[in-house]
Amino acid sequence: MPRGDNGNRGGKGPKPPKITDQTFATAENPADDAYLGTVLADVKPSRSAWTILSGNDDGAYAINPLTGELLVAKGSLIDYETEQTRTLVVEVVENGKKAYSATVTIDISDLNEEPSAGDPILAAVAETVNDDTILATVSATDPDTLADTDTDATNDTFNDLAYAITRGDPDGLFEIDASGNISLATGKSLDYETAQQHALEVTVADGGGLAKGQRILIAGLKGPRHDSPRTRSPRRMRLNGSGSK
Ligand SMILES: [Ca+2]
Ligand SMILES: [Ca+2]
Ligand SMILES: [Ca+2]
Ligand SMILES: [Ca+2]
Repeated sequence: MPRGDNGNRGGKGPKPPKITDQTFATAENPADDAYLGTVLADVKPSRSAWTILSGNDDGAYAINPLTGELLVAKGSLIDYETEQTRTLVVEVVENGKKAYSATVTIDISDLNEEPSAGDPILAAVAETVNDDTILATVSATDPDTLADTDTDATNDTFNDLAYAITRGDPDGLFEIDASGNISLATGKSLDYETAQQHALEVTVADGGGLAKGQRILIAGLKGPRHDSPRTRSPRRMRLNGSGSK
């Protein structure tokens, strides 16, 4: 059976095509069963059967065989960072014999997605560190990897990350820079006798309004300057729990 002739073959003059190429749009991560639109064709609805011929190997999309309604089947597969457009070939068969097909393009737009703040960090540092020593580095990432390079001007801040210490540092002992490096604030020092550890929370915020927190434990190890009298050997501190055995 010839496909894609658009009803314009062997006629006595140009006839309007039965179906033309069409474009739909969705944001990424749509809900399963979301309705994208109805593919239009000049066919009798009650005698037509719709199928997706190609472009849907992953089953992300579906078409209602009776109506031509284009639906989301698996929204998790519709990922802007993977593809910005999907091209399907859709076919409608009228009266069980005449088949017409057209290209259906789905434009996928970006949504802001939550950054990752990496793994929890336990950093054991000597209490003698100075204020330009990096004590720990939060390795944050953002899934919006195309924000800076695509042609969409509305998503440019989706992967702009900002770091802040949001808990566990009431006295401003620590600071974090634009790369996620934690150090002592200018002029500050650790003091084992005052606090043996500092349980910080660092929050990584993207420019699209989403944020993620992470726990950072800075354990100050007793430094040599406090080891007097000299006969006293350094003790190993326990980073968690009561310290008793
Ligand atoms: Ca995505
Ligand atoms: Ca983001
Ligand atoms: Ca995105
Ligand atoms: Ca952009």
